[in-house]
Amino acid sequence: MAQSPTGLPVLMGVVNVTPDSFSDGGRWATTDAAIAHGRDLLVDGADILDIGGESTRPGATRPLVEEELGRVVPVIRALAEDGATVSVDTMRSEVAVEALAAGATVVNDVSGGLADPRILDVVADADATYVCMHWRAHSDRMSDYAVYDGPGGVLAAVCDELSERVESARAAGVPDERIVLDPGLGFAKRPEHNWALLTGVPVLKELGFRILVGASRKSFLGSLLADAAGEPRPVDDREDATTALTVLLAQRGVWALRVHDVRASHDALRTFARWEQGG
Ligand code: PMM
Repeated sequence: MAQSPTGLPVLMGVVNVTPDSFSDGGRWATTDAAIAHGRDLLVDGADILDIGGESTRPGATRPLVEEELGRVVPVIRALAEDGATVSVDTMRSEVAVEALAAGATVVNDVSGGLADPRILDVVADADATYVCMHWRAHSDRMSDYAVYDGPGGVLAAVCDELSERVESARAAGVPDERIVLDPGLGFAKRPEHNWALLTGVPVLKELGFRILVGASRKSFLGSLLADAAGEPRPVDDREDATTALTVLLAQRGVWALRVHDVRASHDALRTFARWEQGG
C-alpha cells in the first residue's frame, strides 16, 4: 500500500491476539474475537490491520513460536480472505513465513531485523512491505537500554541505528520503496525520548523513507496525563491524547499511524482533511 487514497496518513488498526498486551491484553485473545475485532476496525476506517501474537509490554516474556503461530495465522487468513490489507506484527522469521502464506502483505518487525535477521530474507523473497522499527532489546530488559547520551541525543541515535537496519534490509534484497521506518515509541525509550522523537518526525523523514508512528495509548501519555497525586492516567483513558497526536502527526506528513481506536483517529483525519480544504 503506497499511500492512502486521500493523501492522509494510513490508519493501521491494532489486533493483539494476546492475553497480556498493555493496551488491550486479553480482549481479542480468541480467534473469533480477534477476527470480529478486525472486521469492526475495517468498518471504523482502518486501511491496514496489524495482527500480533506476542506482547511487547515492558517485562513481557515471549510465547513459543507455535503459540504465536496459533494465535495469528487463522486470524490473518480470515481477514485477508475478507479482502483486508493485513500486516503481521512479529519478530520471528517462522511466523512471517506462515503469515505471508496466509495472506499478509506487510511484515511489522518491531526489532528491525535484530531479533531474527532471517526475517529480512523472508520479506525480500515475498516482496512484502517491511515496517522496520527502532529497537534495542527484548521487552524484559529494554528499560536498561533507554540511554541516549551521544551527541544529538535520542533523535540522532535513532536515525543512526535505523540507517544501520536499512543497510541490513537492503543487503537482504528489500528495496527501499518497500521499507517503512518507525521510531519505536516506548521501546527502550523514556517519556522525554518519545517526545523528542515525535517532535523530531521531520528529521526522521529526511532519511527518505515512509514513516509509521505507534503512539496509541502508550505509557508516556499516561505520564503526561497523570493526576495531582502523580498517578498515571489508566490505559483506557488516553484516547483523546492519542487522537491529538493523530492530527499533529498528519500535519507533519507521516505515512501511517498505528492505533487502537480507529474510529477516533479516522474522525480526526476527516476533520483535518476538511480543514485543509479551506472554507
Ligand atoms: N508498538 C507496539 C507493538 N507493535 N509496531 C510498530 N510498528 N510500532 C509500534 O510502536 C508498536 C508496534 C506495542 O503496543 P501495543 O500493545 O499497542 O501493540
